Amino acid sequence: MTLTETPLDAGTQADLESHFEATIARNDRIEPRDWMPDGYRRTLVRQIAQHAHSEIIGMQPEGNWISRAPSLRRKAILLAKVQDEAGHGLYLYSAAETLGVSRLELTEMLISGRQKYSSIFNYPTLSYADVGSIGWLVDGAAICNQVPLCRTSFGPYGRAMIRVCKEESFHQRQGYELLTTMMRGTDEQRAMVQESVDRFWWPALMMFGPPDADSPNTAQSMAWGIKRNTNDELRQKFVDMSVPQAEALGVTLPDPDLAWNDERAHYDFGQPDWDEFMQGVKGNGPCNAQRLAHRRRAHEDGAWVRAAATAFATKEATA
Ligand code: FAQ
Repeated sequence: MTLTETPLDAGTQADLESHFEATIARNDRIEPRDWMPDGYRRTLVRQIAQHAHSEIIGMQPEGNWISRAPSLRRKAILLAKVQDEAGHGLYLYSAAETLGVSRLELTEMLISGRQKYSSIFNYPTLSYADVGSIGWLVDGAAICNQVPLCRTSFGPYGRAMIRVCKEESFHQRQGYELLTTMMRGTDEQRAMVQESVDRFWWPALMMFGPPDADSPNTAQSMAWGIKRNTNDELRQKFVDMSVPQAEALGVTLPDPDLAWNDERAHYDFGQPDWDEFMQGVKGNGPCNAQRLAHRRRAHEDGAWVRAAATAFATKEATA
């Protein structure tokens, strides 16, 4: 229920805060016109924008293979997937806009390096097996992270996540199916899959963010119901889900510490290289410069479309 529907008696700051806290405590949704603390709004803009940017930048590594897909079927699947990522970016920019920031402002923050996108998209795609690994591992990690976000406390973000998650499931399955087909092929194809999984496993684990002990935002985001699980909880869920899938596929995950722990009823696993993660986050990953340069060029090339659309909207408004 929004504040506009139920005006508060005194309308004091304390009333607004307690109304917000009560809504969070009831696990109800905060909607754009509700009062919210500045920190809550800032955190949402940061997270939703980073998520939107990830979807848009995330089109590049796989988009790289559209013109070299091995068959018409694979090309159609990959095209549909990459188009879905564009759609996810747009739902997410729309969700962020309800918080009072425009898509143009967010895009400018991305291309000037002031806002982040997911570390995973700074790695190159070196073979067609990478399309499969991204679907299986990267979309698989995205699903683990995003299914709980369907219950996030901010309405527009949670509702956008429902559709995004449905499409991510298709992405994950197409990746796994591609890898399964390659594993049934030649020795060379099997080696290509293993080499790709070796490169993507650790970066996929990094997608969940730093360990909880080093995560500055998790505690407050959990208290506000923005995040529903910690980074380490989701990373564990992803490992537990992926190990049997790797066994069924016939690939080895590149972690000597990976072992079932009876007592915990979870897999134990090693730690990713957190220095490598931090380098990527700071803009020094293998493909950061290339990804941003490409996005900047696309934005500049699209300037005439934005100018034409604005001119039309202005003409309509004054007609
Ligand atoms: N990469 O305190 P925390 C996809 C930053 S979509 C880069 O734990 P938080 C679909 C973090 O921003 C993938 N930076 O932060 C697809 C913070 O820095 P800041 C994107 C990272 O926000 C598939 C600092 O480290 N998904 O894959 C990363 O509570 C295939 C401290 O971290 C989402 O964005 C990282 N991996 O938790 C598309 C999901 N991790 O901003 C195409 C929504 C952390 O304070 C092809 N986001 N940082 O300067 C989230 O759930 C959260 O934002 C986390 C981070 C979990 C990513």
